[in-house]
Amino acid sequence: MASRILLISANRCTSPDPVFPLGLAHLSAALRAAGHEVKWLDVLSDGDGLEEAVTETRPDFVGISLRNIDDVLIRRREVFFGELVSLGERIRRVTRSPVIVGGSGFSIFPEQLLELAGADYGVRGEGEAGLVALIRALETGEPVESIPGLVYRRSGKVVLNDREMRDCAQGTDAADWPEALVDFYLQSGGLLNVQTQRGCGFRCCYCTYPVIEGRQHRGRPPELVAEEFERLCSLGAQYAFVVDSVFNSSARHVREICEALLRRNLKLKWGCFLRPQGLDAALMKLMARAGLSHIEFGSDSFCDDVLQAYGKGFGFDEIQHSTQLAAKENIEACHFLICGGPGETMDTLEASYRNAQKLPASVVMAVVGMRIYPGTPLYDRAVQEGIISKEEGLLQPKYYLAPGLDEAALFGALQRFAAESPGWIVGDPSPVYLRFVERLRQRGVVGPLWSYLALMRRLWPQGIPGMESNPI
Ligand code: B12
Ligand code: SF4
Repeated sequence: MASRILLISANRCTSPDPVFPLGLAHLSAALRAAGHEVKWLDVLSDGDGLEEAVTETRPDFVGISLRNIDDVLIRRREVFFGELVSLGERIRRVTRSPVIVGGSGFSIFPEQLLELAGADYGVRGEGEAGLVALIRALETGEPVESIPGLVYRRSGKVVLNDREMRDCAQGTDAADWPEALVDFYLQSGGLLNVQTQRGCGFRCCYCTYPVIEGRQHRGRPPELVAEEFERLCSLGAQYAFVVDSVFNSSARHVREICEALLRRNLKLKWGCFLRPQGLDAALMKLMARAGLSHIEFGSDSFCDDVLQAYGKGFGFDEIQHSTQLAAKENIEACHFLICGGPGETMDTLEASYRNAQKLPASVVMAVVGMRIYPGTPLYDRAVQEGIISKEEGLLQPKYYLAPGLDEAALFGALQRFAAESPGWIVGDPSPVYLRFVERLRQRGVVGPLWSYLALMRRLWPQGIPGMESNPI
């Protein structure tokens, strides 16, 4: 049976850039392959036409994608899940069709968010197979109890079905990249996104990625990935971001993807998250030849004791080596640090700062506090230490700071580092910074903005001439 499905992206967040709702492109491909008709509504680019979209489309099913819960910034604490509540209410007023929720944010808090949205069903983790199976079951009246990843109600309780990690060999095609949306994201952020694999098998203490995507790495066929890169080029992208939790899950994966890209001789530049471990000169060179232009290293700290307490599984020497390899290939690199988590003290933070001086030119983006999420080792620790109770929902963000640490003192230290070293950026952007970023994008700047910021701080340490206050 063919149904009409309205897919809604609820994401209104524009910082650091608006991001194309890639999850919906993947769902669209799977739904269309199953014979369904797909319509899109993206609340960021389409504006507030929800009621009109539902009345015009007359969907048999409505799917809502919730990507972000909050901004993960301890000082701002902006939350986004409220959007789901109002969308749920407004949809209910105009249609009786079943409402299904999914997305990375939803997958971290499925029970709470199903209830808040007043939705009929949810799918945790990757949605392709679950959504297609659910629609089939609802069309035919088959039972839904065995659908992997399904979130539903039984006897007044929310039930979570176990998930099944599939290979993700389904490709997208032009119909899964609506032109108007693509243009909007290219104009506002300058880049599009692509996924080469799912899952993360590492065990960093705070991380939700294994909760969302599972622990098993599941690579997508390299030729299919290269084809998607090619599609992004043909859509007008000059830059792509690889959204994988960690692109270098294995040297073999990196090699296969890069070789497939090189076979197509694409001119697209791209960036990705890399783990500063297991890299060597040949692999870095291969990535550079395949278009890798910037790296976001998930380093978290430059101090070995803290790295160990965070469960990172690598040490500062590997961070240093990986940064040197990137510098040799002229690939821009940024290290993301989380300051104040388990094992951190003011001394370890100073040690991190001292170690940073040993790194060849690279940017350091440092945030304060570790967001606590259910299903992570940090959650258990925070409960044990009495920082949170088991009854707490955690949708409203709570942060872990190691005993004895103080938020203001940590920010004070980071501001001092940033004043002394132009490569250090306190990762909690001011409104002036956000306006500045918007202006850069309007002028057609693509790629990572942190490299521009670091460069400008080197050129104008007292602030950018002509700007009312200093964004950097
Ligand atoms: C890559 C990434 C980024 C990149 C994005 C680059 C780009 N151009 O795309 C960058 C670094 C810019 C970024 C920024 C931010 N990010 Co981010 N990011 C991710 C990451 C690693 C992958 C997201 C992704 O693209 N996945 C691939 C697509 C294909 O999968 P998907 O969207 O999840 O969709 C699948 C399923 O979720 C499901 N699904 C999705 N929708 C629906 C709908 C229905 C109906 C169904 C049934 C299923 C379903 O099916 C899809 C296909 O299988 C996730 C973590 C993760 N592993 O998920 C964090 C994540 C989404 N980010 C997060 C956050 C917070 C942010 C920021 C707010 C951080 C900040 N302060 O800057 C910003 C927000 C940016 C914005 N404008 O929205 C959080 C959100 C949770 C939370 N705490 O709120 C996550 C989950 C990480 C975390 N901390 O846990 N991010
Ligand atoms: S921080 Fe990176 S490497 Fe560690 S578990 Fe998360 S995604 Fe995996």
